[in-house]
Amino acid sequence: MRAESPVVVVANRLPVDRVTDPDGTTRWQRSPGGLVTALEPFVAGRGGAWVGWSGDAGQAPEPFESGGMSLIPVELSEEEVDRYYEGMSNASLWPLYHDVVEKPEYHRTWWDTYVQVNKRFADRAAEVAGEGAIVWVHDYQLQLVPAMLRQRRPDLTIGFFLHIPFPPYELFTQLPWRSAIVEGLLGADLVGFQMPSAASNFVQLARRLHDLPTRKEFIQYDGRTVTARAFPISIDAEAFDGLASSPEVVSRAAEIRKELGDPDRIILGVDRLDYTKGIAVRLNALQELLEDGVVEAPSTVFVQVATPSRERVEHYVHMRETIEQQVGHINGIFGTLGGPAVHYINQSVPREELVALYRAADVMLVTPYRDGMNLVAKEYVAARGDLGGALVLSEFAGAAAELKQAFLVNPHDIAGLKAQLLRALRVEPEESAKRMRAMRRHLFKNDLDHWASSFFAALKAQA
Ligand code: ADQ
Repeated sequence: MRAESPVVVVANRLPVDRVTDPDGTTRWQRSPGGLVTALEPFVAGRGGAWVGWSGDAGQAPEPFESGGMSLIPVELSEEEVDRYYEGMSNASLWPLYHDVVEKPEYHRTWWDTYVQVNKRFADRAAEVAGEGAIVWVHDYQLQLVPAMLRQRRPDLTIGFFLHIPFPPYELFTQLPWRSAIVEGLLGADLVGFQMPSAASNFVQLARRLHDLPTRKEFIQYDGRTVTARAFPISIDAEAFDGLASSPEVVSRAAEIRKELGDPDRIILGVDRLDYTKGIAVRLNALQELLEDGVVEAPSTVFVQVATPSRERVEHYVHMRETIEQQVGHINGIFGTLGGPAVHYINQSVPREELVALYRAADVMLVTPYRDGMNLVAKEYVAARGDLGGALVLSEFAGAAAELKQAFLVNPHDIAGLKAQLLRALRVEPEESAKRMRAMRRHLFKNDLDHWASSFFAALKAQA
């Protein structure tokens, strides 16, 4: 592979997944995620490259072309997946950055492997980037890459975007390797966050921990100016809107309602099964409302779709058991034969089905304890071109700063959550349409393309 790509994306995962067909042959299929859709126009067709892990441990495939991009697989051994990905990334950094909702574990072997793997990603990026190229590094798994890359290739313009929250000084400084992480990020020209508060947490760290001169969003470091700014990520609102109003999806939404026994009210939750998402707190609120007799099943049903996630990390195994017990408990007491109060689906569902669920839901419940953005909330709003439905949204999701007309809740306050859920269940259609219209106006202006273009524009301005 020659060093000639003018734009390089570096992310933990490649934008493709390996799938096995029924006849046993394997092929690469574009990942369904929004990130690929957002970045593809900037990378594809211009000799751009994407550096990432294939998702399988062991020997990496040779670089290959796909969707107009050069894909550069990075190799990870079983042990590296264990220590760098499941350990340092998902059992140390993930809980620490989400307000220590679960206690982070710190292990020196995990950290050493994190450093080693970050070096490998930086090496691959340095090999493929052309002279003066733009490199955009993504997320908490690769926070050391910007500095490692700058050391190898000072000619590059380097951007970094953190998809998850960035904690305040008091929490971040728990991390035994806090200085190395800050220095790693300072290797970038532009460090992007979901929220202005996260950007200012980072500037504060640079000032207090490293004694660096800072002014507003600018940090002086090593003879350069590093900018820390918020770029709230979004979705392809038009695509969701189009799909949601297609005749197939509209009729599937009606069918879903029928399959659920034609209830008066459908409440919906859609999440990766993660302890940050506040799934248990939703179930608690519903259970209390049923006990109080203000909500009745099965005339009101709750559908929780939870994609399996990080199933080898201990916290996740435990959380899944707790949630499944709780669902069983609620259904045991409040369900009828053939009429459960909670429909729980521990599967990933196809996009069309997901959008039909959004379209069928009277109330969407999004209650994370802490979330960088939360795209589910935005997808629900984009899918409601009929102006129906009400969104209940945690104030601790990045999305709450934008979707201000949602029924905002503090997920730690069960009484408040119950009250807001009831309001959303009983809202007049005129009021909910007004709220939905305002949120849609914001969302269509601030879509995924706006996010990617403004980040690239800001990065180019630093070149
Ligand atoms: P996530 O924590 O994964 O993302 P989120 O932003 O809600 O959270 O995105 C989840 C995505 O998965 C959505 O597009 C949703 O449609 C999809 N999804 C969820 N459950 C599904 C299911 N059962 N079947 C099919 N699809 C499902 C991280 C951060 C977020 C940030 C994003 C993007 O934690 O805060 O918004 O990155 O930056």
